[in-house]
Amino acid sequence: MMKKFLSFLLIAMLVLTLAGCGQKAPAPAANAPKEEPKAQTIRIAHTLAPESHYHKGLEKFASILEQKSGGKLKAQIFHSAQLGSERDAIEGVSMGTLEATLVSTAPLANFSKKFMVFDLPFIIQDRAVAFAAMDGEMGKGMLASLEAKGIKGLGFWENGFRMLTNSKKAINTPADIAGLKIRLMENPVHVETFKVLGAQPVPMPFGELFTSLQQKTVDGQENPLVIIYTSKFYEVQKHLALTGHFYAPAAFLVSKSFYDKLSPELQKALSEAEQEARKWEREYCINLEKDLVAKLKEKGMEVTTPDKKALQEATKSVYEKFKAEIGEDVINALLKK
Ligand code: EAX
Repeated sequence: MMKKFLSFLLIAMLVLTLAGCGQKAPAPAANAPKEEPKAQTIRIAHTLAPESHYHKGLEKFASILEQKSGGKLKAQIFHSAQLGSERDAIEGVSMGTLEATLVSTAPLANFSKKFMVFDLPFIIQDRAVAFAAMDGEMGKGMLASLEAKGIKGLGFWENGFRMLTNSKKAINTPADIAGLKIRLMENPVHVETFKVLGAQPVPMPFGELFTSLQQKTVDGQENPLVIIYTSKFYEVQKHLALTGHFYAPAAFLVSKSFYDKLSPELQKALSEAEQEARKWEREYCINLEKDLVAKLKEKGMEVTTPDKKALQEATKSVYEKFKAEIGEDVINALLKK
């Protein structure tokens, strides 16, 4: 009897305590800090996986930005082409319907021809040369050319040297590439390069690539090792050729209409955060790449190292074709470095 009474008492106390809590629920607003600083959100779209160098770099950017802006600017990152293709993202930033994106420079060639110089096969053989050009006058001129399209280009991030993979055969010579259906970025110089090699170029957004490789709509694709690995292309591609045929950096783009509305202090916070994160991302990407040939072999890929000189020779006519459009002076400036 006593026991029953005690448990009744316990339950009653519990119910009263809970009810009390329930009643208190609406109250905290009164004790809450009066005004949260109003934060603006920058949505940043990219096409790569959450494990990628783009994503890690953007996460770094988000935390630096929040700190530098005193919480007034927040970045929200959308990975894996959730907001569409790179072309969609560039268009969104250009029209002001998206605040920012990190994209390969290759599809930017459709918005400003100045970017095409990077797309020439083997024009960049050394990263240090590329970084100096991108951070210097040449890069500044390229980014400035986007302003007329409503885009504020903040800087160039790393993506790396592109390597060729396919599901059909080992690539040792330029002739081995002939006949293969290769997915490429939407870029005229890239398409011409693979045409010259006798391949069948298939320009396609990155978001559709994995499925196309899996369903064998295309035989192969080309991307830096960091993407081949973090996008798990080794699951659907047997052969990896260490060609390094293109060097395609990434560009960090912000909508000009968004940027122009920010106070000078916030514009400064944004630029500084981009600069710090860019440095971080470049190092992260280079480090990530280091043991990837071994890791991709472990995943079952068969790796070849074709002769670069032979590939360079086989694609020489691409320079002739685009010389006038890109400008011989720009090409020579980059080659001489
Ligand atoms: O910018 O489309 C591609 O192959 C790019 O390397 C990728 O979207 C990262």
